[in-house]
Amino acid sequence: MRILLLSMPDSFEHTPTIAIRIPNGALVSLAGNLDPHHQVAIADLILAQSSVRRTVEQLIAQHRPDLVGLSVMTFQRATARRVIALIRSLKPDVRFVIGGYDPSLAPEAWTHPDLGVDFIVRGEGDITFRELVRALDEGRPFDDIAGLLYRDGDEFRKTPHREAARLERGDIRPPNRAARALSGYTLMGRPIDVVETSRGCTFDCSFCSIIEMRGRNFFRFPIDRVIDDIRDARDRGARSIFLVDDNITLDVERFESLCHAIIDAGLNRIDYLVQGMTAPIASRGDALAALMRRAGFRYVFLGIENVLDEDLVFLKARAKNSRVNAAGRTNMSLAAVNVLRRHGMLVVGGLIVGSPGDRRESVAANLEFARQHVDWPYIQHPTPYPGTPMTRDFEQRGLVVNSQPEEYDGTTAVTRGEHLDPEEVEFMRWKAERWMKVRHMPAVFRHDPLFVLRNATRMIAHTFRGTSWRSVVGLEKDREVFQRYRAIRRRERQYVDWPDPLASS
Ligand code: B12
Ligand code: SF4
Repeated sequence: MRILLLSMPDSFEHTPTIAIRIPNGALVSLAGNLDPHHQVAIADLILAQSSVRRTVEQLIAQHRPDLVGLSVMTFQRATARRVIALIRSLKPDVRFVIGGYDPSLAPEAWTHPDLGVDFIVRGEGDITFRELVRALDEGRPFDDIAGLLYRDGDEFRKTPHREAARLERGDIRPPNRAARALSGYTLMGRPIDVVETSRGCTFDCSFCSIIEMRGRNFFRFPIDRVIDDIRDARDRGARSIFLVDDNITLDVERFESLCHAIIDAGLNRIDYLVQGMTAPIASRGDALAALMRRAGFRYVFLGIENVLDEDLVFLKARAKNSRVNAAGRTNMSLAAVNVLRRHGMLVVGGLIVGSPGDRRESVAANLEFARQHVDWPYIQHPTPYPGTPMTRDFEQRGLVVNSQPEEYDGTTAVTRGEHLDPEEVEFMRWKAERWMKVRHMPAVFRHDPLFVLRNATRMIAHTFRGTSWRSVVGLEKDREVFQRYRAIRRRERQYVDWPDPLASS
């Protein structure tokens, strides 16, 4: 069977495609877990953001797929619908399967007959997809494939739930990077790839989709497999690797073993990026940070979430960000930031501002923390992604003010608080963040001077889009620039020059 797997071109504010184009980890894993006789091609459309329609047309002409699979996040819904309709017009007999966070947690958004989706894979997809392709290939029914919704006439039928795969047992085969049809992945000029070392998390932060997606569990790939995977990525040109685990710091001893294994395998000349919790990083202190640096870690995304206790309680992120000691419960964010920076790593600060109880001062306190202590701000607003406890809470309290999922990109404030308008919170974040991003430029220059020399103007223009000469000389207020920025952002979301099949529904 000929299969084409696509990820969507939509990007969000903190990962501008001029500088950051990261491959989707799901697609290579799906491709690696298919039976080898199928012809599979992967296209991350983020690599073709300015020419999506032409690229899709070329891919369809070149690969003539029987089955097209799309990986979709909630804010990419409208784009995915257009891509499906475009492909249907080019090859009417193609079948569509969709997976990822949005189809898994909001399948009802994908069942409309005008959309023409045939299969929805729920949760982890590697084995479900393999079994689905086998069934299609052999003309067998779908009802015994766990983790699936399939179209039967005008209806969708749901098969039983699929348990998360046991990674230790080798249930999941290595990714197939050779299937990629497009090139150009980058992290500020260095080729980047993604590697998984574990899946899952046992915390339950209220804003996070992970628990609803796969239950409360944590499974680890064997370290040898991870090292082979890193080597494969490196041999294919990667000089930067993002470990995309949901929560690698859940087992910090294993994370240390992984760092040692990277060093022993001589793979520590690669730049690594990882996301982690503050408390374990702070608790392990200098020993862990020094080891991480030796292993090649450069950027650490810290899930700080919020520096105020009452907000952490709302986000249900207090336990993972604090430790209990003689002085009581202490927030470990600053200790984690300091130890990482002391050892030469750069901190991407994940913060969430705009919780229902937030006042101007609480937002300002978090922005000030970011200004002082993080290298790249990754500040978001609470966003009601399907299936999360926070979404249920917001809905019950009538606090969701924007029901357009394409705006659920994390930096558009779509929920209301008790004291602040969403637009006000968004304005405060937008205004503060632009300058924090400019401040990071020298660090990037020291590491990748050529990239900065070639792209600095475009990067600054992107960060400050909406600015005019009038605003620079003070003839226009920041509010007007902000409104222009928002209008530009809205236009940017039209990634595919093709009508949305559900626009009239
Ligand atoms: C790594 C990561 C990133 C990275 C890398 C993104 C990339 N290019 O892959 C970065 C930091 C850049 C990122 C950014 C964003 N992310 Co992110 N990210 C993750 C994270 C931590 C892991 C995703 C991953 O790679 N997992 C490994 C792969 C193998 O697993 P998987 O994606 O789940 O895929 C499996 C199944 O979903 C399924 N599947 C997936 N696609 C398909 C397709 C088909 C056809 C089939 C059959 C099956 C299938 O099978 C796969 C294999 O088992 C998750 C989850 C988490 N704990 O927070 C969030 C998560 C996916 N991100 C999310 C969001 C919202 C974003 C952002 C919009 C904002 C943000 N919160 O940072 C941006 C937008 C990115 C963009 N395009 O501009 C949300 C999505 C929620 C939703 N309902 O849409 C998540 C779930 C976090 C959350 N808030 O709960 N992200
Ligand atoms: S610790 Fe991270 S992965 Fe785990 S529930 Fe919280 S945000 Fe999600």
